[in-house]
Amino acid sequence: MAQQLYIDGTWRDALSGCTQAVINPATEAILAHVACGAAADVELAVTAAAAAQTAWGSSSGTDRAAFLRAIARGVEANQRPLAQLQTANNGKPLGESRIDIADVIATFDYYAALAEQLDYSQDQPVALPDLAFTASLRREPCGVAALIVPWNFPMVTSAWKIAPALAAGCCVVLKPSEITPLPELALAEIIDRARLPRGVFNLVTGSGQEVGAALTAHPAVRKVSFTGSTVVGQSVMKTAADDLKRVSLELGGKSAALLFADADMELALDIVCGGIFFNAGQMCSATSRLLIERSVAAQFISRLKQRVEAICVGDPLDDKTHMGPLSSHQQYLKVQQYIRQGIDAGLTLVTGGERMSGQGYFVTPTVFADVPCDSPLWREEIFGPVLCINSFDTEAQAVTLANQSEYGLVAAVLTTDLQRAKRVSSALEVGLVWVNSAQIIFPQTAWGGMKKSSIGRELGPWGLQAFQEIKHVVTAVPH
Ligand code: TXE
Repeated sequence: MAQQLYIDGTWRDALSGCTQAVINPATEAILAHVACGAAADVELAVTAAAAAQTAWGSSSGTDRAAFLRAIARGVEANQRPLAQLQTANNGKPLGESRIDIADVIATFDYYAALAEQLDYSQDQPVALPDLAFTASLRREPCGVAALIVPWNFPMVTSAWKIAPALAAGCCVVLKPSEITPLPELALAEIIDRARLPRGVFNLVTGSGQEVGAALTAHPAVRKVSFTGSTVVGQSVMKTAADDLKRVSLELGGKSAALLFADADMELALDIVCGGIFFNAGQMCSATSRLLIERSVAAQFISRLKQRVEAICVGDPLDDKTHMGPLSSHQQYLKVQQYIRQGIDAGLTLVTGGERMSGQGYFVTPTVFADVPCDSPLWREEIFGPVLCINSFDTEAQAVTLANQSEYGLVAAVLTTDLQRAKRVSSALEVGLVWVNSAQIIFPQTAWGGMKKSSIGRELGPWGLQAFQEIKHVVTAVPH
């Protein structure tokens, strides 16, 4: 039987009765069938969310926090099966799924704490110069929120939206990716067991063109929080503009790692490899462009080659595996096409590039050196295990090269000179700089970037504010 939609506290089939297959990217076997929703199902889900909105939005932060903590404990109690399920559906190694689940738990706990604080921070007095008036500040939920997520970190991106939205007092409709709906369906079962009031949390699986577009256009949806491709993000923003819906967008990236000659080279090898081969490079925050100070470039590249060739690619359920398959056939084709393009253009292939035989969407970790800045491989988001390298002579040149991108999500700076790290961090046009570290994200620090990478920020108090409206009450003091 196909897995169902979760609407108004009830599991149900899509009204059309349609289902779609979900594939294991390591074996290409069908893992499950899930309901394939459409606009009519979105209508039911949004109506349920809208009906629940007033009561949920006016409940206390402490009450909402109790639900969030119950979800966190539910995830905690199911870590093993959740990790296995996510790995089977998404293809990332089991160890990476475990990291994701720890992040999900931390996110629900973090926003539970912020929800509790809301009870104490409401109706804060605002100092006015005119003593004839008093003023206070309230933060109110912005209303029903559509949460649209991709397939690369299924449970994490969902948690980053569900937890702050519920904490703020918004009722939600979640649309998982059609490629990886199973982790979110398992999360929905946990949320169901946490016994939230009916209609507060809803989940509709289905395609982006049907379910995603219907959610984005629905007049009762007040906020769309979207993570995915830049091109779909642009269309979400255009559609949302008709009703002036609030939008948060977390889109692509083409981030740089800047490696200076004084860096700890052993640490740099870890960071460079983690930055592009973790999750098989399918990360908006992948540091897919490596800039190396010329004096150490040749030596570093030869050590990197050895390190990359030792990466064990294979069954993601095997604990010895470092890198699993790409998550979908579509992504596999896209990445292979870029690799072919690089080879055909005569780029210096340091390692990788060859096709892997057998079942599954596996790609060899690939490194190109001396990649010209006008190459599509240097400019465009490949979203796979493909690293492009270039060199620089001066700090200013490194910053200019790093900033030469339409994206501006993150950067990694590798140097033992902390004064330089400070200077470079302030010159980089990105939302997050990792100094001598990479890909580490805390619920307390903002997530999002500049230029075409994002609109708004997730995580931290900013993630909560993204689901709130500000209201001031100004009262004339009686004479
Ligand atoms: O993303 P889509 P795709 C980038 C990455 C990747 C490329 C394509 O470069 O190779 O995008 O991936 C839903 N209205 N990122 O095609 O289509 C869709 O169903 C509303 C970066 O898988 O953007 C899914 O739930 N929603 C990124 C979600 O949008 C629509 C992560 C993302 O799918 C829709 C993923 C529509 N018209 C891909 N069309 C990141 N920032 O990490 C689709 N969707």
